Amino acid sequence: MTARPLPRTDRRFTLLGAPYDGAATLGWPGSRYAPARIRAAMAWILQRREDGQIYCLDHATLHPFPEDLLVDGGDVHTVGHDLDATLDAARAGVADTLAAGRTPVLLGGDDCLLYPAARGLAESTPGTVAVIHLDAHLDLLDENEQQGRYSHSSGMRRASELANVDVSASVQLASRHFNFPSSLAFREKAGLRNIPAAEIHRRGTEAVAADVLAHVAAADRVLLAFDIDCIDPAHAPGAGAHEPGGLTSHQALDLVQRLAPYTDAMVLTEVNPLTDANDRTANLAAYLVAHFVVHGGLAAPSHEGAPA
Ligand SMILES: [Mn+2]
Repeated sequence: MTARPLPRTDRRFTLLGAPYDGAATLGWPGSRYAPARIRAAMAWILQRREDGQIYCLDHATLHPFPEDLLVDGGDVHTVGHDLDATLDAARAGVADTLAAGRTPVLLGGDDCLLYPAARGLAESTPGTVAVIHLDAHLDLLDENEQQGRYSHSSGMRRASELANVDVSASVQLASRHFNFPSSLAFREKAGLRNIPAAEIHRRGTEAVAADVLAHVAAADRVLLAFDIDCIDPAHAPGAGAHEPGGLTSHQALDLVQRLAPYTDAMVLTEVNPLTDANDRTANLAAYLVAHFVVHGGLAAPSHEGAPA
């Protein structure tokens, strides 16, 4: 039997916005506008609740969706001129949500926010934390003069330095194209697994999700870190950078449905309303969050295609 973590059930979620793109030192800035646009798209999804339930057409299932399953905790106190203060506010937002017994969903903002999300979870956990990192990029840059140490290119590197983050139980998904040879050297030394987009296209999301869950089973807690640019720009044009060859929206939604029951926090970054087309990407982001909540929250009926 394939190893997998125990599903987290009977839990509630809190949405937190982090409208900050001051660490988007490459690519297009604009993700500071994402939380508002994703919330607007989310309102359309949530109006389909009826009598504490929602109907999932993908699996022909009814799922419990009481009022408090997902609450909006507002924005964390980002500070436009102060990256350190912003990172700390995001960390505290995640940690406070966990301390209140709820599961945080942090909406960036740029991908510098991966790090405080990982830190907030790691500091709330006596055991170890694995990161499932979906991203076109590796974000393993140590530091350089232009980007510093905490930019949107360093989130996974900084997270990997946290004392109880288990790098060898973590995995990066949907990467593609080219990166620094030093990033390969870091990955190999740290034992950080990588499943590129090409491999997901070849193997399919069902097999990859099972593989990922077996891999992260070594850790006590799991962060789902989702950079919207893991998805192909044809499906998600509102991103900080365009990297062709990415996941389809279907593949991304399917992965989130399968991984959600086994993850303890989500951070979703790099949605960029300034490069978006008719809110297509904000809408997709809202659906990713909705599926994370519906499939990862209250005990749901088992359904065909779900992780057994
Ligand atoms: Mn990226």
